[in-house]
Amino acid sequence: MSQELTLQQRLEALAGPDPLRRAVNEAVAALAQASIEISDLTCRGALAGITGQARGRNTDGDVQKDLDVRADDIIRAALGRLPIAVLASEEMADLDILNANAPISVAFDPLDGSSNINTNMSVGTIFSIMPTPSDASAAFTQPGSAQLAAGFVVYGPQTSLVLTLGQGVDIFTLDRDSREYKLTGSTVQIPPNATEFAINASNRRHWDLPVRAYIDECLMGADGMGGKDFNMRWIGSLVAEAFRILIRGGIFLYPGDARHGYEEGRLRLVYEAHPMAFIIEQAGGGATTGRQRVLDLVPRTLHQRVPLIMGSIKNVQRLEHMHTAPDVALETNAPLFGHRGLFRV
Ligand code: AFP
Repeated sequence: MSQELTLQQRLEALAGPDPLRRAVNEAVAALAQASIEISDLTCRGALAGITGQARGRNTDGDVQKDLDVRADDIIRAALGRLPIAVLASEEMADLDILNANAPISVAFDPLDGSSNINTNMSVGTIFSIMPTPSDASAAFTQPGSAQLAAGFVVYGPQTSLVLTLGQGVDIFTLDRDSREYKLTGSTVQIPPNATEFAINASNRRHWDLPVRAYIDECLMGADGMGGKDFNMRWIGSLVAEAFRILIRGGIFLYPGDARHGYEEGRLRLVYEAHPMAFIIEQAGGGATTGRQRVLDLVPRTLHQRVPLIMGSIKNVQRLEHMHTAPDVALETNAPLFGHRGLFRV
């Protein structure tokens, strides 16, 4: 019989008597329960009618898959029973104001990585919990540093819940026999230095100079300024990349680029970058746009995109240096700036 603490026991231990903390814990417990239902669907795939078929587009034009919609419904049903002021979802155009006087508000991406569903790759759910301001409609125009809690679930070989309540990062693994999350990692810390980067390298020609300089430095490996060889990963699922970084370090980059519509990258500030940044910083890592700390950013609109670079703190700091140092191109001898000359068409 395993002795690991359950999520419920861990939440009880961390909450104490504070009513706001208890409201946060109730929401986390409801999200966890919803994620178990979503996990039951993802692990059955086509047998549960999950085909990855497009069901239309959400309000921001992203293709909506069948499980995106079902996951959104499951989460809304789970949270709808609680005293929550505002719900915000990637799948819905506007805020859902339920009970403006309730103490907390929840934003979520019900199914991140959904383009992977029918290829049997890991997908996930991401959530962010904010205190409700006096004007509830402003719940998600607060800086990321105002978050009370953030988490994500990876529906992969294991179903894992990653959670921060602002007191470090815990990892829980779903025990399928008892259908409970059990604590399998506490006070997780990201290795400060890493030799693994994650970026969609097919977009290289669209990147800004600092990003190209950083990645080319990684590609130069031990022959370049970085002085060490790198490995590369790109899963196309933010939750899977984030989980790997929490376990073994690394740097993830989804920068803005020259493609139309990608000037601010692809990821959403409110329900992807803010929660991820909270978790990564709580685990000793860094999360930046390249020029600004993500948790300092105040959203202008609900579905606003933002460049997101996160992971091992030394690697993130190197990338930030390349965004702010003058003549960065001259600092590296990467292929772009080395023997092939400064500009390569
Ligand atoms: P989907 O949810 O549309 O699959 O997008 C997933 C995602 O937002 C994020 O999880 C990935 O890191 C990123 O997009 C992959 O983007 P590219 O397909 O442009 O590489």
